[in-house]
Amino acid sequence: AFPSQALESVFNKFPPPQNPNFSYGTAGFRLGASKLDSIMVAVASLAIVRSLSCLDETSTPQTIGIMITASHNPPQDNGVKIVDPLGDMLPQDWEPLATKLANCATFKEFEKIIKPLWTKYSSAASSKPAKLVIGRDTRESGPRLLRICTELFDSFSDKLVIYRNFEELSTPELHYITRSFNDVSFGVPSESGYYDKLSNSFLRILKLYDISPDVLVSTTVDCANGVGADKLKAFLETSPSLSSKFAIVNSDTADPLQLNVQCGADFVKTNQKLPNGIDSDLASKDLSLCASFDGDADRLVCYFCDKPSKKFILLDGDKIAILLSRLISTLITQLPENNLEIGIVQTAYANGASTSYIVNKLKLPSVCAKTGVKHLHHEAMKFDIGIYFEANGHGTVLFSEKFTAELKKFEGHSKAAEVLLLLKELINQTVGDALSDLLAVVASLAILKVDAAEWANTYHDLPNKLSKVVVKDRNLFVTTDAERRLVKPPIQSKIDDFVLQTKQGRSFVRPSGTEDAVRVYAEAETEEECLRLAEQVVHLVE
Ligand code: 16G
Ligand code: ZN
Repeated sequence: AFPSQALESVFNKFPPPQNPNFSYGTAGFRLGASKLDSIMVAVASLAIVRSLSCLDETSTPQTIGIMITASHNPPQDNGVKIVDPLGDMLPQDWEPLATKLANCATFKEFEKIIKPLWTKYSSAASSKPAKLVIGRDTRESGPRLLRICTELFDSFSDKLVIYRNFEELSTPELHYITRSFNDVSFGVPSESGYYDKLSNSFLRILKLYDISPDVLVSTTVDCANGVGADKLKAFLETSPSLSSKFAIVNSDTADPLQLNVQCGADFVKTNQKLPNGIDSDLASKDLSLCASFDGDADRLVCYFCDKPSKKFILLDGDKIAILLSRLISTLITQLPENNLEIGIVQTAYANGASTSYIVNKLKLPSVCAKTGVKHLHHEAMKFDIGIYFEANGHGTVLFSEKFTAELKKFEGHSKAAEVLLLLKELINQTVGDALSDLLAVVASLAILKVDAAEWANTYHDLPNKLSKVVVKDRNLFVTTDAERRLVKPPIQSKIDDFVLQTKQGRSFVRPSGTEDAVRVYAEAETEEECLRLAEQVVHLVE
C-alpha cells in the first residue's frame, strides 16, 4: 500500500520553499546545500518509484542508486542524482518528473503525482520492496542530506524499501556498486570489490607485457581535497605493489572548506595552471606525471611542466581520449581478425586539433554529442568500442557485448584479445572514473612506451578561449547540431561571418546547463585571432 502518512510526515518535516523553482539538470539537482532538504525527499521518493518500475526477469525491483555530490562546485553547494540499474544516469524522460516532484509546494500536490505511479509500479512488482543504495562525497552537508533520505526509508517498513547506506563514496564507486547489485557478473557490490576489480585487471595487463610496477611513470595525484583522496589511499592500501608509484596531494578532507579550492581537475583545466601543492620542480621531474581528480573523482586531467622552460602542459580529456584510442586501435590491429567498430565521441568543446587527429591520423569515426555525460554515453553505446571524453576530463570507454563475444573466441591464443578484455574490466563501464581512467592512462603509457612529453606532442591544441556571458535569460538561446549552431536568437549567420574571416576559426554559443549564463567558445590558428574571434562573438551575445 502507498505509505501516505509516513511520507507526509517526512515531507512536512522538510518543507519546500515558498515558490520552488528547481530543475533536474545535466547532473541532477545542484545548488546551495541549505536549499536541498525538500529536494532530498523528492529524489528519495522518486528513486523508490524508479526501482519499482525497473523489474528484473523474476519481476523483482532492481537496485537504484542515489548519489549526493556537487562535483567540482564550491564547498557550500551540494547536489543529488539518481543512478539507473546498469549504472547509467536516470533516463531523460524521467527528469521532468524529478523536476515536478521537487517543485510541489504542498504534500497534496506531491501525493497527487507520486501516488498513482507508486501504486501502479508496486502492483506490477507484486508489492516486492524497492531497493536502493546511497552514497555521498566528503562535503560537510553530505551526512545531513543523506540522513533525510534514510529517515524517509526508515519511516517505511522494510517490506516497502530495502536500502544500503555506503556513506562516503566517489561518484564512480556508487555507479559501480549500483550496477553490481543488479549484475553479478559485473563485480562484487562493495568498495573492496571495486578496488579488487581495478587492481587485478591493471596488474594482469602489466604482467602480460612483463612490465614491473617499479618501471611505471611516477604519478602525483591532486585529489581536490575531496573524496578521491580517501578512495585513492584505500585503493593503494589494497595494492601495495602500486603504492610507491602514486603520491597523493590535496587530501585534506577533514577541512570541508578546502574542497576544490585552488586545486582539482576543474581548477587545472579552467586556469591552465598547476594546482596548490604541486610546484613546477615536481611537475618537471623525469619519468613523472601529474594528475588531478575533481571533487567526486569522476573527472581526470593530467599535466606536467616542460623541463627547461617550466611551461605548464595540459593533457586534458581530448588527449586522454587520443591516448586510449591509440592503445585500443593498436591492439585491434593485432587481432587475428575482427569486424569491430571503434568510434570516438567528443563535444563541441573538443579542440579542433584533436578531432583532426582522430579523423586524419587515427582514421576513426568521430561523433560530436551535446555537453553532459549522458549524451556522450548514449552516442558511445552505438559503437562496439565507444571512447568518449569531454575536454574537461570526464569520460570512459564502453565495450559492447558484441566486443566481448568476438574477443572470447581468441582467448588463449591472442595477447591483444586478452588485453582488450582486461581493459573492459579496468575501465569503468558505467561512467567516467578518475581512478580507473588514471590507471588506464598509466598502463597505456607503459605499453605504448611513450612518456608524458611524447603524449603531449601527439598533436598541438589550437589556441582557444572559453568565455562566460551573463545574460537576462539564457533560455532564449536555443542550439542545434550538438550545440554547435544557434537557432535562436538570430545571430548564427553573423557568427559564421566572423568564423570565415578567421584562420582555422571555430566558435559556438550555448546556454549553460548548470549556471545562469551563456558560454562562448572560440578557437583559431593563432592566439591573437582566437581572442579577436572570442571578443566578436561575445559582443554579439551581450
Ligand atoms: C555537468 C556535466 C558535465 C558538463 C558540465 C557542463 C555530468 C555528470 N556533468 O557538470 O559533464 O561538462 O555540466 O556545464 O553530466 P555547463 O552546461 O554549465 O557548461
Ligand atoms: Zn565530478
